[in-house]
Amino acid sequence: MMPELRGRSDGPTISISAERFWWRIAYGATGEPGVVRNLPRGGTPSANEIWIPTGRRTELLLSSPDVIHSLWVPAIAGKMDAIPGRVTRLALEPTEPGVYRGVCAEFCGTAHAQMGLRVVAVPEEEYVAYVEAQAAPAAVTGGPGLQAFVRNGCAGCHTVRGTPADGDVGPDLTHVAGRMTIAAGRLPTTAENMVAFIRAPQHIKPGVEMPAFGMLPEEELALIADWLGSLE
Ligand code: HEC
Ligand SMILES: [Cu+2]
Repeated sequence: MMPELRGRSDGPTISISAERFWWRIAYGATGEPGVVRNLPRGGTPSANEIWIPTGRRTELLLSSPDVIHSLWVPAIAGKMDAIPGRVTRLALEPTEPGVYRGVCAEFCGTAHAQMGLRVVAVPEEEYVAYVEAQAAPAAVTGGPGLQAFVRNGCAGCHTVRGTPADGDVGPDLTHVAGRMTIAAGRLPTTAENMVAFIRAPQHIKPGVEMPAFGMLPEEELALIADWLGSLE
C-alpha cells in the first residue's frame, strides 16, 4: 500500500476571524488581505458553522480584529490561536461525516464561554453545493420584515445580501435560518429563540456585543423574526 501523502492541502481554504464573541467565516476569499483582520478579503460570508469536505485537507486561516482567541474542535484538531495582526493556520482532515462541536479555548472576555461553533463535515459534492447555496442572495429580499429590520437599525450592523442591509459589525444573516444555532452555538435556531435573542441578547449571552431591542412592539419583533426565519 502506498503511504498517505502528508502535508498537502487538497481541500478548500476557509478564513475565520474570531470576533467578540462569535466566528466570522468566509469561503473562497482571495482578495488582498484586509488591514484590520489580515485575512484575504471577499468570499462568501457566514458565521459560527464551518462546513468542510471529508477526505480532504481543509486549511483554516485564523485571525482576530482585537483580542486573542483560540479555536478548538477537540474531536478533530488541536487548539490554534487567532491573533490580532497575524494569520495562523489550522488543517482539518476529517474522514467521517459528522457535526463536531468547537469552542473558544482562550479567555477573550465576558461571553467567552458562550463562543461556540460547529464544524460540519460532509462528502465533497455536498460541501460544494452548500457553499454555492451560501453564495446566493437571501430567499426573500423585500417586504415588511426587511422594512422593519431596516427601520430599527439592524441593517447598520448586519448584512442580508440582496437587500440594502450591508452592516459589517455582526454576523451575515443572509442564510441565518439555515444555520443550526444562533449566537455562536448558544441557542438552536427557532422562531422563539430568534425573538428572545433580539429582545434581550444580554440575558441569553451576558457580555454580547449586540444591543437589546426589548422596547420594540411584539408585532415589530414578529415581523423581523418571521422574515429572518425564512432566510435558509
Ligand atoms: C451594534 C450592532 C448590532 C445591532 C444594531 C444589531 N445587532 Fe444583531 N448582532 C450583533 C452582534 C455583534 C452579534 C453576534 C452576537 C454573538 O453571538 O456574540 C449579533 C447577532 C445577531 C443574531 C444571531 C446571528 C447568528 O448567526 O448567531 C441575530 C438573529 C441578530 N443579531 C439580529 C439582529 C436584529 C433583528 C437586529 C435589529 C433589531 C440587530 N441584530 C441589531 C450586532 C448588532
Ligand atoms: Cu473567544
